[in-house]
Amino acid sequence: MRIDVVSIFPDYLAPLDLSLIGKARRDGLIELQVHDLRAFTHDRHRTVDDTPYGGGAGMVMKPEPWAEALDHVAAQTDSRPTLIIPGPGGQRLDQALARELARRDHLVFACGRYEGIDERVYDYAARDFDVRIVSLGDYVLNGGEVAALAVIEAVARLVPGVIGNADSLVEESHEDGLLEYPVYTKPEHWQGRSVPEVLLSGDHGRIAAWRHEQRLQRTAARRPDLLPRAAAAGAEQLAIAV
Ligand code: 6GU
Repeated sequence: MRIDVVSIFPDYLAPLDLSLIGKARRDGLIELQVHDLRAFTHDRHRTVDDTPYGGGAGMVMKPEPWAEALDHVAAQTDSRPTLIIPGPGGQRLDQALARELARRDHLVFACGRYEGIDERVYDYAARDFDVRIVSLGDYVLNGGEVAALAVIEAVARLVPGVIGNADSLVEESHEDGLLEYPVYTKPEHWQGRSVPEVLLSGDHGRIAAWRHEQRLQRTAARRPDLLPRAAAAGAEQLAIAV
């Protein structure tokens, strides 16, 4: 998978050199390039923003540097990449969206700052990109960089080979709509707290039943909003099995 990120703070994306994503890059599974938006300005001050027409608070990102940056990225590919513009008004990121994005072979992130990017850029970008606006949730961040990091991490780990043990992708929160069961490791007794007896029993059937029950209880207690979808997913699994 190829990923390009355009930002006025390229250093914000430095963590993508670390851990599993860093390794996937070194292994050639993910080809990731970060571009400094200011490289596509031509004035002495490398200006990327200006005051909003119509008045109001804050600054708006100018269209010209964005157009040049997007042209630069588009010129390096024959495909039609997905352009993700992070913003609080976008589609909420969830596991289904992460799975959908993981099937694309080229993602481009346009990280806005200030009050946002001149609206005409969205229309301009649609010539060369499938444009998607993606939000992390109902709260406000200062810019798209943290959101780009979150989307990239959620997507990249679904790219085949990025996670060594593919089993860990299956038994995960949100994959079937239920939260994960609690996990324990050694020591068996710690600070007056013991590991549940069933996990030491060696009875795989009992363990599986206990874990499933824990997942249901946890989801009901912490994220009851997930239960209808989990029930639908469970019914579909049953239908496939029979
Ligand atoms: Cl994707 N961007 C910004 N600026 N704020 C957000 C967000 C994104 N998601 C939630 N809040």
